[in-house]
Amino acid sequence: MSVQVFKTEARTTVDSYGHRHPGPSAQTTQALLSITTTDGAVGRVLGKPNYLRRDQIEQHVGPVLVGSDPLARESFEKQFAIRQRTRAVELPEHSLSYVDQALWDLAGVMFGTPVWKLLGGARESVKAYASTMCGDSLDGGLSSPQDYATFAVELKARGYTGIKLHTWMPPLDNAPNLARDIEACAAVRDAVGPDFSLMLDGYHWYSRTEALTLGRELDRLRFDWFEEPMDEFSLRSYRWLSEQVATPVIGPETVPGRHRSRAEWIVNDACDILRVGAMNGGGITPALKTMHMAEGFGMECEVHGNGAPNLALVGGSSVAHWYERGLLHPLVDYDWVPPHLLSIVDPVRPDGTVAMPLAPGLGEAVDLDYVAANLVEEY
Ligand code: LLH
Ligand code: MG
Repeated sequence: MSVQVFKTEARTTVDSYGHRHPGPSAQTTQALLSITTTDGAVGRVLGKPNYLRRDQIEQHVGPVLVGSDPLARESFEKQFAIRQRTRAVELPEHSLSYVDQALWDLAGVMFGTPVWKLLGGARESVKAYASTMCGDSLDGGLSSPQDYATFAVELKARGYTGIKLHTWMPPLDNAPNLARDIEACAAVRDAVGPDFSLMLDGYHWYSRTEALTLGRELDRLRFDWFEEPMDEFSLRSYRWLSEQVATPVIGPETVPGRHRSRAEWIVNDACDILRVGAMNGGGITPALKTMHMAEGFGMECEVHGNGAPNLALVGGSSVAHWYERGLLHPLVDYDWVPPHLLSIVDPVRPDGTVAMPLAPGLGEAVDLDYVAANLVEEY
């Protein structure tokens, strides 16, 4: 097993609240986790260096994985859970997500099969919704309801059949602003017409009454779902909201606890549509369990986030209807291929769909020569 930390280029930037925005071209670092079998098969995943640190690999991941059958994911989950009980700070859920993703990539390579087929092979392509970046104050950006409407028309012309708005959030001045969120949703509905899917993922800490006001407007504007308007630790608030709003409430996105916390959301009727992702759900393995659980309860489960592991999840189960393509912004070229990749995994077709990758594994085309030539450190 190895982690290669390498230099590469980024064209977006992240604000102090963690929201992504357009940015100038800048140098950044990424990490490539590789897990190799004694037969020489390699599973890989790209990740943030902070979650693939030397101490995490040497003290926790290595001791569990090295010398074990790489297909024994359930056994690893137990061993990691024991380590996390007292050392969660040393071994965050995001780190385990990357390890699980690399193990699935490895399984795909070993069997010569794309991961989405190993997960269940539910579909060969999926509708993509255009997921916008949060609002900003940039010229030509997303600084007003009209900007969202103009961008929505452009996205519809590119073939998308659904758009999810992320609206204005702190640390931006005057954000959040309930009235402006409602105005943006109304402007976009007006711009795309009635037969087009729209979703809202606004400020994540509205109060119950603010979320209810917003939700009732979404009912009027016929939105497809209402995402993370309140703190997701309050199950009761989500139940309170779901009972009063006709628009399906979806969640949880960021709550830790993998499939176990999502089971609680189901039995507490806290949402209408369940949500999970390869990163926020603790990896592909627990996310797949969540999707199967949703199916058992007759619920949809939409996958959070873009990229190869999330695309594989969408391809593996029929309880998700969409792939979240983004984050998109009028000033950002999402289709730009960063120098450490040979191609992007999720090109969108003129009909607004994305095809499942056909290569064995997760299908991420990493340029290994570039990684080696731009190495910062390896462990
Ligand atoms: O707050 C944001 O920037 C977005 O909500 C972001 O986290 C995005 O990944 C998301 O929620 N997508 O559904
Ligand atoms: Mg979201």
